Amino acid sequence: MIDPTLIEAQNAPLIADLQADYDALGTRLARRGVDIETLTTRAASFGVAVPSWGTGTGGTRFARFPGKGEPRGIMDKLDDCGVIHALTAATPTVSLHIPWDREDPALLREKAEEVGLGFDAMNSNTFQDQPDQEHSYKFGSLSHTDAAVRRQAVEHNLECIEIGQQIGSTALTVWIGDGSNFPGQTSLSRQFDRYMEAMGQVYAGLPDDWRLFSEHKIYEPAFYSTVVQDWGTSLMIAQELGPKAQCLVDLGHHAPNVNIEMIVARLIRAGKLGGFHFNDSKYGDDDLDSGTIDPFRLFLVWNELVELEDTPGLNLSHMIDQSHNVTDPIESLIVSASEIQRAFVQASLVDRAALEGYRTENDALMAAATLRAGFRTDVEPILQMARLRAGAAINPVAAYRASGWRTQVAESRPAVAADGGGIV
Ligand SMILES: [Mn+2]
Repeated sequence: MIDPTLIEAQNAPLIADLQADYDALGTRLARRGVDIETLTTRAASFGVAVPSWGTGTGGTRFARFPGKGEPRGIMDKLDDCGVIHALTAATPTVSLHIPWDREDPALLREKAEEVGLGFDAMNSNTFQDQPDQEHSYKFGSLSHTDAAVRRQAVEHNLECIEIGQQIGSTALTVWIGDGSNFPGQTSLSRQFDRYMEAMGQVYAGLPDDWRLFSEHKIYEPAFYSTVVQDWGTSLMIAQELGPKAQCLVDLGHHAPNVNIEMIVARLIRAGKLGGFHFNDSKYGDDDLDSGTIDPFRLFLVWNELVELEDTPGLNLSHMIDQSHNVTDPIESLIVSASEIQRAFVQASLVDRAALEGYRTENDALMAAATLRAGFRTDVEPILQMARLRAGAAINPVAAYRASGWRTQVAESRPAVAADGGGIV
């Protein structure tokens, strides 16, 4: 793991500058009636889960270019996730994917404790076939025309719950690749009926303290129609299944220009927002690191979350879900965790009383300016100070590079044909 003394040594020469920047920002914020310490405490309370599969190179439909020292299995992935949390203090949990991460639950718990992590939502996989599998998912899983295939997919989801229960998870995220590639290939209505019936069986297997997250995606791998294509269908699913079912919003799973922050507000109002998969996209999927294309949209999503954070019963599960093709996945996950945390802090410093006043007066220009003032504020010293105080790195990527982690594990992890690429 990362030696704490290395982090200290990396931080030492940066502390004086950080303190000066922090004090200066504190003075500026005080002028606006904002207490920097309150923001730093909020930043320190932030946590986002890392997807186990994110520690490997994802690739595209065309190719995957694995890097050196890629994790060989879930134990290596947990080591990498431990490194990310040690350096950022912002990723305390890991989200597992079955079957990619299938392992003895006792060993999983032991390893998680060793690297200082907990487990977030479980993720099932009925979008690809496994070698030992009886029925193929080529033409669908939970919505397949064949009842035997649907049964197999239901049983897989129930197994994910069972494994999750043994490692302290309390949620199952279901994303399926089901849909169709040709108009006429499937009955759009009956395919959804079949999906609902199968999901009802998964829902019936949920323990009392568990939640079921429905994740929608507009297209791919099905190119013409997707069974759970948008938030409307996802909301319908969550409402029909029952109180333990909620919607999960993956930022990349929408058509370009869709107003995602509005979806967030609607789902919160319906009591059906369960969580997020954070990432960014230029065109239409969840390929890119958080904050790389449109940090303002990320801020606007967080603005809704902060504005509505006192909504009774709101309990969100935040996770990163992105594909890494040209970077060291650990570095991308470090940067993304920090960008998501940044948007959260920026949204937290918006003058909500002033904003509400301008809204009431229909002063559109000043309302927009008040909101933008949060986005324009450079909160980097707050993020750095939160990390320093938590024993993490002021500059996590620099500390990671100085640690030589990748070179070190490249020796102990010979290249294998990795099973866990891809993006969901
Ligand atoms: Mn996702």
